[in-house]
Amino acid sequence: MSWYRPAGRPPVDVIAFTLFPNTVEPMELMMNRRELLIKAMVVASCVKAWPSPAKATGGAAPITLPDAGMAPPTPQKRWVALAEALKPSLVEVPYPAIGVVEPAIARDAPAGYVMRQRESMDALAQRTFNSGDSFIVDFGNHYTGYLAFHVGWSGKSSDAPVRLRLTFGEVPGDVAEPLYPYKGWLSASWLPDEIVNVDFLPQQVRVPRRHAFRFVKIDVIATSDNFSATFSDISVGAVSSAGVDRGRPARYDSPLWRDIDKVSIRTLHECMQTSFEDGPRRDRRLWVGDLRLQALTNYVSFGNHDLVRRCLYLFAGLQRDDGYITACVYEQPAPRIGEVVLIDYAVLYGSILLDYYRATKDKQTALELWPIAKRQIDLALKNVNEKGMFTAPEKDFVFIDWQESLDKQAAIQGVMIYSCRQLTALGDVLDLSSETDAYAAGIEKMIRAATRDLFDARQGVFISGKNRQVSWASQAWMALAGVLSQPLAAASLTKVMGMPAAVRPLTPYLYHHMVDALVASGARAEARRLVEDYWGRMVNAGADTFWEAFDPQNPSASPYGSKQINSYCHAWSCTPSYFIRTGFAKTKGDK
Ligand code: RAM
Repeated sequence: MSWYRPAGRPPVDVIAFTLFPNTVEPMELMMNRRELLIKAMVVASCVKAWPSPAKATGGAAPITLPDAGMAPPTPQKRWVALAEALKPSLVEVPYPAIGVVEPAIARDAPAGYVMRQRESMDALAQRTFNSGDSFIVDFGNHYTGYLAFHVGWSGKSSDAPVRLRLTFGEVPGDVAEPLYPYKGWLSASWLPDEIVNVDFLPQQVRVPRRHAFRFVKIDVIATSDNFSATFSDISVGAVSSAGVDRGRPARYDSPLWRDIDKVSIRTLHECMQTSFEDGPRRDRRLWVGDLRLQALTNYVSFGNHDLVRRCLYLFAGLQRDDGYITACVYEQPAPRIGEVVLIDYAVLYGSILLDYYRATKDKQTALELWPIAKRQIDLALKNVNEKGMFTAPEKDFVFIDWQESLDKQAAIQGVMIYSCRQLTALGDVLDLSSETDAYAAGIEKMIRAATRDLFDARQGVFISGKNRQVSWASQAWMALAGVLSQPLAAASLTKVMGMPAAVRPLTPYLYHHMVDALVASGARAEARRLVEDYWGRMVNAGADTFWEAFDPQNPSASPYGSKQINSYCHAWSCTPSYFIRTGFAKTKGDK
C-alpha cells in the first residue's frame, strides 16, 4: 500500500514531506519532496513589523468598513477588510535592562546554562569598550519590541564609526553560544542578530527591527585606536496587543503551578500582536493550529475576542481556490495566503469557531464563517475511502507534530473523527443540524475502521502504519475522537506513557493534545501530572516563556536541524493556563 499517493502518479508540483514515514516510496522521491517542502515552508521575507495603528472595535459589535457603501466584490475581500478593521493598535511600553550577566554552563539543566549577575547598569555605564569587547544585559523577563540604547565615547577623538553586533537571546544559550556556523534548514535570515554601524557619537540608537528577547549581547566589533565606546540607557520598547490578564486565579496548588501559569500567560502575551503570532521571534505569523490553542487560553485570560475574530476572518478571506484554508497566512505588507494546506489544521477551523462561539455567543460571526468550517471537512472527507479510512492526500499534508519518526495514519484518522464531531456540535448550537445530519454515518464508518484496523486489542493501544507503530499521537487523537469508551481510552493513554519504545511528542502542541485527551478520558490526575512534569521542567530550567519544541531526553532537539533557530516563546505551548483555569475539566458540550 502506498500511503502517500496513489500508485503510478507522477512526481508533481507538490510540496510533500514525510507525513507517513512508513510509505514504500523510493528514497530519492522522498528526498525531493523534503527539499520541496523545505522550500515551501521556509518563508523568505522577514518583514519589519512596526506597530500599525488601526481602529479596534469592542466585542462583536458591527464593524464599519473603510469603504462602507461600496459593496466589496467578493465575500473573501469583505472578510479580509473586516479582519483589517479589527487590527488592534499595539501599545508600546518602555522597560529598562536590569543588569549585566554572564552565562555559566549547567550540564544538568535542560537549558544548558544559567545566568550569573555580574554588575549593575550604573556600573556598566562607567566602563569603556574597545574592539573585541562584549557584554550581556538582562531585561529580567521576555519582551517583544524595539531595542534602544545610548552609545557615547571616551578618549582622544571619535574619528570612526563604531560597529556592533547585537545578539538577542530568548534563553541563555542564544547568547552564550555562537549562532554560527548555522546548519539548520530554515533560512539563516531568522537568526536573531544584527550588525549596527553608528557613524557619529554620541548617538541614541533604536533598532528598527522588532526582536523577541530577554538577553542582549553587545559585541564591539570595531572602534578606533583613538576612542572607546560607552553604553547607557539600554531599554526595550515592548509591544503587545494582549492587555490585562483578567483570569488570574486567586490561589494556586503550589508555587510550581503558579509559575507554570505565569509562564504560559507570558508566552501568550508575547505572541499577541496584530494577530496571534506563533512566535514573536519566528515565524511571526498566524498558523491555524497555534491559533486554536492560543484562543483557548485567551478566553480564560486576556479575553481579547476581537483578535480571534480577526484571525478567523483572515483565514476565511485568504482561502485557496478549492476552498481549503492554508496552514498559515501572512499579514505584512498586506494580507496574503500561505503556501501549504495541512489537512489536520484545516479541519480544525470548525473547532476554533465552536470555541469562539462558546466564549462569545457571537452567533452572527459563527454563522457567517460556518460555510468555511464545513467546507474544510467536506474537502478532507474526500480522502476517506469506502472502508472509512483516511488515505494519503494527493497534494496536501498532515502535520500532527514535528517528531520525525512519527507515523501519522492513526492520528489523522482521530483528527478527522474529532473534527467532524466538533463541526456537528457547532451545527447544533447554530441551529443548522439539518446540514450536519449526514456526517453521523461517516463518523460511524471512520470509527469502525479505526477500531477494526488500527486498534491492537492485545496491547490495548492503537497502532499506525504498516510497521504498526505505537505512539502518543495515535492514542491522544483517538481518545479525543471518542473512538473507545472513556475507561479504555484512559487505559490506552496511560499504557502508552509507560511504553519506552512508543514514539513521544517533540512539541508542546502534541503534549497539549495528550493532556486534553487525558482530561477527556477522565484521567484528570494523569493530565495534571503530565503538565507538571513537562511544562514544569521548562519552568525549572528557568524558562520565562514556553518553548516551541522540548524533548526532555534531548533538550537540544530541533525540528529544523539546529537549536539556534528554535523559537523559545511559542504560542502552542501556552495551554497549561487553559487547563489550570478550567480546573482540568471536560469542556461542556463535548462527548
Ligand atoms: C512551524 C511553526 C508553527 C507551526 C507549524 C506547523 O513553522 O512552529 O507554530 O504551526 O510549524
